[in-house]
Amino acid sequence: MATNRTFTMIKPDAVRNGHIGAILEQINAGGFKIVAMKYTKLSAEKAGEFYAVHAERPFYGELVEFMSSGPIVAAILEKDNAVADFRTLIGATNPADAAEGTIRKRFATSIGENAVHGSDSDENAAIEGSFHFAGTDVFA
Ligand code: DAT
Ligand code: MG
Repeated sequence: MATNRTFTMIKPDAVRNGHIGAILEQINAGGFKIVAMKYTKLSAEKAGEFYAVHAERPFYGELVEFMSSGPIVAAILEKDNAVADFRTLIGATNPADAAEGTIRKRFATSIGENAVHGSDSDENAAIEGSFHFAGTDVFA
């Protein structure tokens, strides 16, 4: 059964381009409740750890460099069917393939710098949420 939480990051490109407010607004309008949130910056080591599953991919080095290149907004979101509904709200990994009106279509510039992260499973949502937040940081 799907759980009701997912994990997101507003990535360094979207922060640099001044899109934090618009993205949070779209997240709220999409019916998601923010239950934990922080403005932070990943070290290259932490970014590498977060994306360890992609360590063998050719773009891994670029990804780690980009994700540690500036501040991000990390958040845990709550909604029925959160993981799948949030993936729909953000759109395809490559903004060129993302549906009209999705967050990546609106704010991403390339497949590598694609504005937002969204967990791909309930299991990863829990792991990724715990990577950034303690239980005492979450206010449901
Ligand atoms: P998603 O973020 O949609 O879950 P993913 O898990 O396949 O996508 O990849 C993680 C991130 O890695 C993605 O958001 C951007 C980067 N990435 C993926 N494929 C890439 C590619 N072909 N070239 C450059 N960066 C890529
Ligand atoms: Mg992914």
